[in-house]
Amino acid sequence: MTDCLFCKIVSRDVPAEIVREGERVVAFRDINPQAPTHVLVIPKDHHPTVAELADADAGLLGEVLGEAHRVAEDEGVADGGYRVVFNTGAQAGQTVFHVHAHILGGRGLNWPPG
Ligand code: IU
Repeated sequence: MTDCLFCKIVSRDVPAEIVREGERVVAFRDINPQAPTHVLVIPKDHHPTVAELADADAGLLGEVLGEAHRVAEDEGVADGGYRVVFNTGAQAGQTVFHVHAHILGGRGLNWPPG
């Protein structure tokens, strides 16, 4: 999708600090980190939300989740605990409509979230 920021990160038209890359997924550091570890995992294919990804390609959603855990291991937060968040829709705070998993860790995380 030509006007999608995260598609442009995938194509390297927009810079990002990429920490992992597979055939179908990319992980990069969030530009505005909310925790010591804050990485976004995205599919390379454009799907606006996790709901649409689940309907279109459940296997790819599984790859995103597997990559999320590998990021947590790489970042050293897997044992201490980390959070995987898909903000879905504007009311939940989604601002970029290319599905992304937030991987947050490295500090205590409150529940319920705001
Ligand atoms: P959200 O769930 O759609 O609100 O998350 C979008 C995230 O994308 C948010 O945490 C931003 O800081 C992040 N981000 C980024 O990492 N690089 C960018 O160029 C832009 C947003 I714009």
